[in-house]
Amino acid sequence: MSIMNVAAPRTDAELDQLSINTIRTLSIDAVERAKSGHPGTPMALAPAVYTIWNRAMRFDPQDPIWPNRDRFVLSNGHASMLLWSVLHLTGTCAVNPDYERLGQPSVSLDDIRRFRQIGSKAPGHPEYHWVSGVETTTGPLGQGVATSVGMAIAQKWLADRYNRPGFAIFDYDIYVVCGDGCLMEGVASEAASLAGHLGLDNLCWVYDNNHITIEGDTSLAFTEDVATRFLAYGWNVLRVGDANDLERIEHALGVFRETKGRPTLIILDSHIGYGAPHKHDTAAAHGEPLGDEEVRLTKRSYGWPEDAQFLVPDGVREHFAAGVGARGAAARSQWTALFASYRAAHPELATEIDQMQRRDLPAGWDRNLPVFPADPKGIAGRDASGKVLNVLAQNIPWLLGGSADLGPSNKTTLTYEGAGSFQAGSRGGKNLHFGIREHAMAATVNGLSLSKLRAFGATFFIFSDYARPAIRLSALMELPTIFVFTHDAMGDGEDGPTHQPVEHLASLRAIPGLVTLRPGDANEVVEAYRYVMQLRHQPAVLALSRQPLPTLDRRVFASAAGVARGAYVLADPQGGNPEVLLIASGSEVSLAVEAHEKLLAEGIRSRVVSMPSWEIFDHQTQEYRDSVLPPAVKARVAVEQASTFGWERYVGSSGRVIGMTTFGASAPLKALQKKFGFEPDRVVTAARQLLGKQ
Ligand SMILES: Cc1ncc(C[n+]2csc(CCOP(=O)(O)OP(=O)(O)O)c2C)c(N)n1
Ligand SMILES: [Mg+2]
Repeated sequence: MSIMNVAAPRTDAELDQLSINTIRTLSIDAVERAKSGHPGTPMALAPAVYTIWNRAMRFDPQDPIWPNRDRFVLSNGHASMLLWSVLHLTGTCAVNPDYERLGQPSVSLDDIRRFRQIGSKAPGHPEYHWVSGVETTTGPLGQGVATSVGMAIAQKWLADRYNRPGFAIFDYDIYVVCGDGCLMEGVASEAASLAGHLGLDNLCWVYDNNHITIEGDTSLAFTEDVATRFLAYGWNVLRVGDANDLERIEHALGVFRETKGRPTLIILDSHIGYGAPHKHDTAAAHGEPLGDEEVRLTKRSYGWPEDAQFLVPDGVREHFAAGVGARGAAARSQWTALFASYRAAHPELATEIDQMQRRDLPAGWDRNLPVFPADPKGIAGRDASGKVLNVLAQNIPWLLGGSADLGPSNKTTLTYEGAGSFQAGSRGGKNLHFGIREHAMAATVNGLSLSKLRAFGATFFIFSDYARPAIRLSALMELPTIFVFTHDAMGDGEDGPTHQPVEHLASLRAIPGLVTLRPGDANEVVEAYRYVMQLRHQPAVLALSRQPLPTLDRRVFASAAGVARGAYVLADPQGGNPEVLLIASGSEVSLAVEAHEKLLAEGIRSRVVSMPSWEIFDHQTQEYRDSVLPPAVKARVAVEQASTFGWERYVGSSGRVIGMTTFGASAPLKALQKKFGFEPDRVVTAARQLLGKQ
């Protein structure tokens, strides 16, 4: 490689190379200083990422949340230094949680010097919400590519609803970089299959085909023909045989933009650790610093001053400013002018876009929500949910979603006239059909939410396990996604233990920031949705029953509005002052009510607390919590058809939990309730025992 004088006047080609080598050396230096990280892939992919950003993307560094920007997803998140370098070199600005631009850089050189250190805006992996310009959190391999499918669906949907003749308000593309790891993960296969089916031609994955993962050569475990696989999915497959060939990369990106009806995969043959004489093409370049001597040799091979660290040569920032900076600024200012005339021509639509971007709800979003009359036979949680969703989806134009092939069981299908299905030929449909792909569904829902749509995904509660990694990321990203999980306990008894959730509530309750809600009757379902819809930065899981639950008479019992506080006193003895607390969620609320009535008849002063959500309750004031669970009342029985794990925190060391400590069994529901003790008498007996009144 020729030695390049980093200080001399330069041609465009030299500036390209200088910019690429700046990304490479910043990555090397940052990993070296942090003594941890992944230098090899940034060294290999710097030309591709440079080309995507500086030659293709319509992205204005001055406004990284401009709604019509092209999206860039770094799915191989371990190569985060690629992103930190580019965000720094483009001068991408920071935005605060109120969507205000702060006029300071998103990633400073100092952040890069403090790569992977506490508080740095250059953390180990790309983190949405922490660093402006990061479109989605990546690191768990496969999540980024899968999430990008949601982003691509969102663009198509937005274009269908909001674009008008002469007003291409949404016409952006989604660029994704991924590696072997991403393409080995099942979630990527699910997502790619879905993207191919849907013909998402706004989606381009650039696959870093370097034949290396952590354990060594991919011949150890990954010998499939990726190109043929993606052709079979219905993708357009391109190949660039040299990751340093900017013209070929640019050409392939151009072919992507011209390709209609199919997503594009660009297979890019690269050399991990490019330029490092001893580590090039080895797994050693993947995840450890190069070491002093190798760094010197590598810099020498780039024609870089060997002792320089964190060097950004003059002209590099300007070169980005003249590329993506100028292109993005022009595109955004044209769009802004276009949007001003759009606002004049289509004021209602423009208002919707404004509201959506701020994650606000439209006026009247909760009108016509059902009120369910008292009914001892009642209605299933899933049925109530279906009715509520159908109202909300009509009130909130940008609320959409679907199920992983269980729409008829989850009752999540939007059945009102005009709801439609989202397909290649019908981009305005609000029913998404994810197929039996729960993991990709959850990642897709995240992608929709990152695009500011309000999105839900549904399946049986038991299969939340199949979606869990993406649910976790929605919490980490603080996205207001909605997961509708029905068949929340043993209601589908005959299906047996494979279909009966036990540990799912406990495990989801353990995810920080995720709100779980298990409503106890139809009106609690309504109130749960009312609460969830108002969330702007938290995902929610609704655990809903398959079987009918009695609709409580709210003239006798407390209002279901108490759901908004997580737990509330549903029923008290005359004059209050309970001696025993019965705490329940979901289908066990009516069970607790029956037990309560028996206890009252025996002269025992019991209180029923409906507790649909631990997380919401835990955020109430101490005063409120004490008013619901008076500290002086130690006799407490919790009843929930789920793992007993964690309930001690509410019943205390002297309380009792009636829950599950084993898997379920295959039998009719009644038989299961008997076998596992979910019967009023069991609660009554526990209460008596705790009070010493046997
Ligand atoms: C779901 C998941 N499993 C495992 C890891 C740990 N991990 C990080 S990078 C990596 C190897 C990835 O190989 P590849 O995508 O080819 O990246 P390259 O080394 O080529 O950059 C692994 C196993 C992870 N981040 N996510
Ligand atoms: Mg690899």
